[in-house]
Amino acid sequence: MASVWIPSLESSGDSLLISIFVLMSLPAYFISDAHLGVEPPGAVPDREKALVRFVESLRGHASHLVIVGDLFEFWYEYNDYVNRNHFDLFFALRALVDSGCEVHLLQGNHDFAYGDFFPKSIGAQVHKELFLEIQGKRVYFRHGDGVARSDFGYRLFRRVLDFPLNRFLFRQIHPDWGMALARFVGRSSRKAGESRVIKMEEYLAWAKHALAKGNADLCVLGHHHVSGIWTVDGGLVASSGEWIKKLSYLRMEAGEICLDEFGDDR
Ligand SMILES: [Mn+2]
Repeated sequence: MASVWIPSLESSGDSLLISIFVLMSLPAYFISDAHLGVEPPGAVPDREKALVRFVESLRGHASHLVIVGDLFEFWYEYNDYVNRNHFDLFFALRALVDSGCEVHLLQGNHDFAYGDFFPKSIGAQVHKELFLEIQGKRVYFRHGDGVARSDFGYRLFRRVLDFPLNRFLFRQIHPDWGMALARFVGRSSRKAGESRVIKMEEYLAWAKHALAKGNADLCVLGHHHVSGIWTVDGGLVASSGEWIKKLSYLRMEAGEICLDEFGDDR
């Protein structure tokens, strides 16, 4: 990665240049689909605590953390209240931002209703889709819900939730009741989705198109919970999988992407 010399800062020069260079050469990390707030059968015990430790471990060791959707099983913000169950995670993310790491969140189909809490209080930006230049590569991020044609039923469900009147009505419910209702709806939709066959070829066809359209080298998707790195015409497609039964993540270093799993030995 080429560094840029800034003449007006020449007096403090070397150390500034070194710190810019170090930041640019640090690895970037991508995770998705933690669905925090529920404990599906087979989930790794204390996986949210493990995620907090993972985020803490990146402090000073990462240029970017991109959370590619469905960090939460359900997310809703009220004007003066946020879900306190995730306080340690908020704190760790804020400390990571303060350490100089860029933190981005993609909206997922479960956590589509972000307000300004993450940008304002954490310093993490929220996006529907995102392009980033990382280590000389152009990377496209998107959660990936609604991509596969097999998702038709779900897409209909999402359209109902996106309707402003429904959001307004939801806001009138007491937060404790609203969260309980959302967990109930989530449980039934998960049961309905359990037998769903993941048509990876549809995700890859979509990603190939997105790479060409966005002139990108790498497309990072989540949603289907399958870990992998695939080669398609025009670039690579990568998915970390999930932070539920496995604590898997993607690491990008020197322009190369690889899959790994978080263990406490790290
Ligand atoms: Mn999803």
